[in-house]
Amino acid sequence: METKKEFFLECYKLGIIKFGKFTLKSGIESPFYVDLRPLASDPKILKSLANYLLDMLPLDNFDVICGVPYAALPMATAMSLESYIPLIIKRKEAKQHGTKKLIEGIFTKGQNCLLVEDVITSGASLLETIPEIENEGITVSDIIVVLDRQQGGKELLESKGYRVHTLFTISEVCKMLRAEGHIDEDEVLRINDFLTGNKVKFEEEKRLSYEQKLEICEHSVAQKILQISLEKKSNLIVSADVTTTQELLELAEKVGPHIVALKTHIDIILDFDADETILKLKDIATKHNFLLMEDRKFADIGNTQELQFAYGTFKISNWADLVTAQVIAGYDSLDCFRNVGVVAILGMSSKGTLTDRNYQDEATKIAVAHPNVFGGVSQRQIPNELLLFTPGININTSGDGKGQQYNTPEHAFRNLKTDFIIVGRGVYKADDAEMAALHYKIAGWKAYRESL
Ligand code: S5P
Repeated sequence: METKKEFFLECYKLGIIKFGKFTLKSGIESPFYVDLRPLASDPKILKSLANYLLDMLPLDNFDVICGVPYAALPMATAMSLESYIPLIIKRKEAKQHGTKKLIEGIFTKGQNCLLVEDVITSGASLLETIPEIENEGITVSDIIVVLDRQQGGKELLESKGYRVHTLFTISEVCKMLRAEGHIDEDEVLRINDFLTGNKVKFEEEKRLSYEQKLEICEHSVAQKILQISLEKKSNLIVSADVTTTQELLELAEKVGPHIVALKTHIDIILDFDADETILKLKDIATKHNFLLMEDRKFADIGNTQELQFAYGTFKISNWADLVTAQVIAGYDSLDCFRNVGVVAILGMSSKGTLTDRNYQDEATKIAVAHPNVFGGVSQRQIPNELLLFTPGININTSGDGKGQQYNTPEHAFRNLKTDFIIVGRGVYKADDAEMAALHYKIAGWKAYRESL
């Protein structure tokens, strides 16, 4: 037979313990998470486990064996098969119909039961289970536990007169995993802190500064926007969702000194004219040193996007420094965006958006991998190698009655570690758009500094 340590390492391979930051049911943050249910899916391991547990104490004392539902049910069953001690089953809830029994199987009053539990933490769930068995006239003298999380449960039960036998303790497990290089010293210290009742200090993931981002974001447009940001002490992008050329140019002129980019929806301009609209806009952009971001949200196959990007009325490829694109058509669909930076739409700000966690994870993988993409639009934190653009920013309101949901600049920088905030109506609908832009610029820069 293998050693207990070898056996544990076999069990560990099934993913029964994870290290990191986990919020327990109680709301407490724990540096590890235990789930022994996978053990039941490996028959060889389950059988060995049953024998290890049975070897821990003399068995002639027990008439029946019972597992605390659900994780310990297969364990108790395997122990019964290996030892021929008859199994009884404890229900989680009493049956609604018929006998309303809590304990199923064949037993008689006065018998002694060996109780099996997968993990003991505070002991609370065992203290609920035991009376339910004892109410049937069965005595419980001994409890066998696979893993003791060492949070007082064993001592509590022993103080009530039960004998508790544990196969592994979390400290012992940590020692074995440390010796094998599965966890580092910091994790061991965090776990020890946790076990001794100290509040565990998790290292807050630091956001990167714009200077640090300049080191890791290689795309030329990423470099440009970061440099403008540092020069102007601004992370503000104004969304110019106005519908005439005059309004667009006037807004650009007013907010230009305070922004890193002006975001357009060029197809909403009623009187679009390449010379009147674009040439003049480009002049203002040069004068005030900001980029043009066309929020086209391309969402088609590569060939169609290529046409939409370079042809038609707007000839976006002629003038935009950066464009937004969905990644829904897959990696190759983004190949057409040459000489421009792409900001991928990873998650949207509107109520009921279909960009759920799974979609965002898959979309982010494409965005990180594609050389044309240097940023993402999201309401979540995204990997450091992408610049994060966060729309849905407004200081004065929480929504627009059409599904838009707003947050503050402070939220975007503190919680999402964003790089750029996008403000539309908060600026262009303000009585004084220039003052509003200045206000958001100052608030955004302050929130950025505070998030460092
Ligand atoms: O998820 C998103 C993505 C974008 S690009 N939510 C958004 O609101 N946007 C755009 O940001 C939207 O198309 C609009 O142009 C701007 C937000 O405008 P506001 O007036 O609500 O600030």
